[in-house]
Amino acid sequence: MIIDGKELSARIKQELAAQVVSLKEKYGRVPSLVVILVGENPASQSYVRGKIKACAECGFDSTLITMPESVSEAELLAEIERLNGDEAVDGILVQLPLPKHIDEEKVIDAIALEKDVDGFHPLNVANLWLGKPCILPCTPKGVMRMIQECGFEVSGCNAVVVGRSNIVGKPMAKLLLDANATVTIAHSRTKNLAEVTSKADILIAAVGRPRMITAEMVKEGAIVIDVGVNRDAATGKLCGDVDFEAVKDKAAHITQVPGGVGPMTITMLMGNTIECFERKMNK
Ligand code: L34
Repeated sequence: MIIDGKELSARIKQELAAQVVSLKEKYGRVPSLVVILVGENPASQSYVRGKIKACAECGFDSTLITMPESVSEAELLAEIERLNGDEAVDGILVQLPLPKHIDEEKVIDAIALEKDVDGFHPLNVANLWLGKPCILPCTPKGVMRMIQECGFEVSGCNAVVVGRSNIVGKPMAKLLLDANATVTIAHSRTKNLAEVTSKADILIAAVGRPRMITAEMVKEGAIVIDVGVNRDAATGKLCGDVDFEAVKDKAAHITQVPGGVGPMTITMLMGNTIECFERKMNK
């Protein structure tokens, strides 16, 4: 069975849009998100367009700030500082990756904790690992929502996350742990990767290598979630980390790329923006 990220996203966005209507009645304005895009990476442009479009669908105010590839780190930091102080702005997102001459860590650290809709700020990350209230990173949050949709008992099951990035792999493992899964984080140095992955009741692929998860690596009846967003070298088309055609008959539930985790990432961002807005209004 395919877990349709687009359809699920549409459903959640409808709920969020309804919520925004009542927020507007209660507080007199709607949530507002600012997205900063540096440079002209076509993939980033496409994802950012998706985010701005989702804001419109949910009834948010949104602003897209584009900056040239050549923008200095100081100029970007100054803009973030300005937005941190702007009362009308509830969420700030700087689309990654950034050009090499800009220190991503510095930029992430500069965004005010209360406006960190990505959940990337070090204090957000600390709160996540301490089990304290925090903004959850969008992609892992979206994946958990997709797993919920399967009606599968996560507690006690074996979950394997392939990939250990700060943005996906590590927080993904923490959310699965919080759901009482037995979690393994596998990565490029893992020995006998296929042996590890084939024990997974839930398998999360977040490596960034086209079709590296093959049918032999998957347990019969597993839930397989593909976080990969790669360009196929031959066709230029978007493809995931999972060999979908081969794995789909073995998995009980599986996601596709496109139409899987990507749209859910955007939808969770909308939810996070509402969270930041409400926290601010209730302060
Ligand atoms: N700051 N940078 C920041 N926050 C994020 O949450 C992201 N991420 C990742 C890259 N950089 C970021 C995203 O937005 C990945 N990502 C993302 C978002 C949306 C989609 C893919 C990746 C998406 O909508 N994918 C569509 C296809 C879009 C297309 O055709 O280009 C899909 O159906 O998978």
